[in-house]
Amino acid sequence: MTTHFRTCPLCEATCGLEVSHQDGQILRIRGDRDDVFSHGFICPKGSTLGKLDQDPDRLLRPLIKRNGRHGEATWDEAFALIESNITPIIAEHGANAVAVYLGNPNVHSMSGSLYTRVFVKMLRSKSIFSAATVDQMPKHVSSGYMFGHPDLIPVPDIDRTAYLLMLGANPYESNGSLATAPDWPGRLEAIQERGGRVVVVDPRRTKTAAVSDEHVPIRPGTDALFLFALANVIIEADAVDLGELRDHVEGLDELAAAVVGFEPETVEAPCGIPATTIRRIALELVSAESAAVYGRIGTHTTEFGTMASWMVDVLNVITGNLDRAGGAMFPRAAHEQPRSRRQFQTGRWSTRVRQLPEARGELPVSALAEEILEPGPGQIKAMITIAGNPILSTPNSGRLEEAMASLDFMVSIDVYLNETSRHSDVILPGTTPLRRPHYDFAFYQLAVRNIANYSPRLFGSADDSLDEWKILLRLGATVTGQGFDPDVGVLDDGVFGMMIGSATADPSSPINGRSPEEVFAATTGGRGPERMLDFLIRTGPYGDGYGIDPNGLTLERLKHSPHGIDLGPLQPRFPDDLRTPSGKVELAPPPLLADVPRLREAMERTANGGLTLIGRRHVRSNNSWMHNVDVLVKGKDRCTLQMNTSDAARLGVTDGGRAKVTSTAGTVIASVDITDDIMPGVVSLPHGWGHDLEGTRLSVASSKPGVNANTLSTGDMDPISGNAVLNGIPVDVVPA
Ligand SMILES: Nc1nc2c(c(=O)[nH]1)N[C@H]1C(S)=C(S)[C@@H](COP(=O)(O)OP(=O)(O)OC[C@H]3O[C@@H](n4cnc5c(=O)[nH]c(N)nc54)[C@H](O)[C@@H]3O)O[C@H]1N2
Ligand SMILES: Nc1nc2c(c(=O)[nH]1)N[C@H]1C(S)=C(S)[C@@H](COP(=O)(O)OP(=O)(O)OC[C@H]3O[C@@H](n4cnc5c(=O)[nH]c(N)nc54)[C@H](O)[C@@H]3O)O[C@H]1N2
Ligand code: SF4
Ligand SMILES: [Mo]
Repeated sequence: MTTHFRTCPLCEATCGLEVSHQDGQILRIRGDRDDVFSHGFICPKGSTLGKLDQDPDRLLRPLIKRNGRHGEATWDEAFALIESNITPIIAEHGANAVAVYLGNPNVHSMSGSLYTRVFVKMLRSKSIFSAATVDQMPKHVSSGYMFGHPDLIPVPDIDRTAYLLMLGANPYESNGSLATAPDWPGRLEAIQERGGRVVVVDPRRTKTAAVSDEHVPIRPGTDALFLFALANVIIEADAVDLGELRDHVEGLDELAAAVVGFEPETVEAPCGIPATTIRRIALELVSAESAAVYGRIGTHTTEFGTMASWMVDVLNVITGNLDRAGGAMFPRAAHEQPRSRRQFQTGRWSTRVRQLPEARGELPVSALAEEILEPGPGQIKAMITIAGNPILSTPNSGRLEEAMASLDFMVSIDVYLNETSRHSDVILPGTTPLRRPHYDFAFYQLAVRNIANYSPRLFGSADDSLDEWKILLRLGATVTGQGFDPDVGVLDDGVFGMMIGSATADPSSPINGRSPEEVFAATTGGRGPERMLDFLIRTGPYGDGYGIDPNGLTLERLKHSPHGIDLGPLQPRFPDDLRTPSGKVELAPPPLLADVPRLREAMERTANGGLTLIGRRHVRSNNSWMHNVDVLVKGKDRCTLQMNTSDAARLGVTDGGRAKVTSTAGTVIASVDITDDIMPGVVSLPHGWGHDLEGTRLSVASSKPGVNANTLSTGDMDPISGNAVLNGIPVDVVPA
């Protein structure tokens, strides 16, 4: 029996795993007690990596659809078919006629993090969509405007804070998001043990809310109003304290003008939170020794996601808590590269049908269906999905079904034949986590401590699967007329050479002016993502700079640290690392101010007394794709409609009975779970279910299908970021 240590790639928590294996079989997976970050913490999903790898439904060879049925094919056949279908579409309609959807697992793999952008560059299409616009795009946009870079995202310093105000997040189930911390539950309890306070704002009394010091129920979609009111109280009370940032903040007067009218007494009705509570929380924030305001999915996936995201960080700034210990801080990842100073902007191009602006190089996925269905110049004719399942995970699934079925050609890189990939003419099988090296590019930029941890692959590709970076380079060459069987190694050398070239030419890089050939030759890791990792680490903030600091980090050093390297608690980074043109924190960016009137109008909208739908997560789920692992789905049905007793009584719906839920987009019938954990007027249905569609190969998931909550989401969005509205959807519920 051999023991192998690796980081779990399934969610954002980056737990260390101890994997015992023998003769290619996984015997046991448990938490790695020596991991420098997770200290043995693990959730039920982490121990299933072996089951995922051995799942008989997992795709090992490419599939081609012939006469409506998928059958196995060779890689050459698959790529040749892609070439003969996609290249004519590009020749006739241009690259924008080929859309790409990048799903969430890309940010959980090295190939997805490094090579999807290479592929997108090769393709040169502007029709790029991703899970970011059903998730965190509001945070990128508000960060871009306030701090100058969409990836300068502050995380709550939960290990040191004295007061955590958390909105729209349920880390007891999700294990945290945009704030990487293995064992959120333990870290939250530690806040309380050291005398601090945790306040949770959520329409549902979640596990997180239940253990907090105070649960504040809020009407879905009204976080922005609540947060504006907190800012209003602090500003009106003359209690603004910018702390160490006092000389580095711009726009306080404009901000003060913008929050006028959002008094607690005005927002209490729409938010459903007493004005006295709002005033008290504002004063608690101001007077806490340190405090962090943190908002997640529930605040972002709403009509005013960017307004709320903005105000979260405004509150961190005006209470003196941004960029200081115990407040909201900026991680410094080992692979971080210099960021240029420039004006962030959105809308450099827009969608064709609704003229919706691009943000961070992508278009809102809520607009994908119409961009495929609406005829005319610029219509999307072909689609490539990479580790995504938009049929279950993105809005208005009914319309998207129709759209995907109408495409001229579709390709998926995926590990399953599922609800989305069944539409594809060609499916290219990705690899499972144990068969690839790992380093969390995305999440060490969002971690509550500075951490670096590298995991080697455990198993090689025992089957026919190709590493995904190779698939992506080969696909890039195939669709751009370079032939379907390029020399992937040569392509990779070219890509890597360009990466080095831009660093040696960049005055802010530690290897500025060095010989690219010398750097190329000195980099370890072989071809593919590990070589890039070595390069990024060595040119990063703790790196050896290719000889500048002989004690600095290299891939080699990471390889000798199987439990990770702790680079210490977060440190203040401003003003040096601010990237706005002014060099200051912009509290009142004009594009955000311009949206305030819309928020004001919404406040005047009277609630019609109807029901609104929100989502929820369960620790044994992972969006739409882990329901084929039996141990994660066994037990009672989790895809239920939660409803308050008073609503159920009024509507004549019974516990365990069935209810028909209708929005303007569609209808589902779900079984009802009556609970007073959810506030009156609100119902909740988890997403990622609905595994009963024809043509999939998901034997476990299809036996417990549940219903697709995104049949009900409408395609409405937050207009600034393009982020979908997934919480706060008006619905009708009747007994079924
Ligand atoms: N109503 C509602 N909808 C939501 C949400 C919500 O809260 N409410 N949450 C949203 C959020 S935050 C997100 S991030 C999205 C996620 O949405 P997506 O990213 O589109 O979808 P997932 O459900 O994560 O599906 C991941 C896909 O990748 C495949 N896959 C898994 N591992 C690999 C791999 O290693 N390689 C490859 N090539 N494929 C792999 C799986 O088989 C699956 O098809 O869902 C969003 N949808
Ligand atoms: N087990 C598990 N873990 C996961 C995932 C998973 O699917 N399953 N998905 C991963 C992904 S991709 C992401 S992005 C993260 C998300 O991680 P979190 O952001 O923690 O997401 P949720 O657990 O959905 O918690 C969102 C909370 O917002 C509440 N809410 C809904 N509407 C509103 C509102 O209008 N205002 C407020 N204040 N609250 C509201 C909901 O009741 C819910 O409790 O989780 C990740 N981790
Ligand atoms: S919490 Fe996330 S990272 Fe940790 S074991 Fe569970 S799925 Fe893996
Ligand atoms: Mo997400």
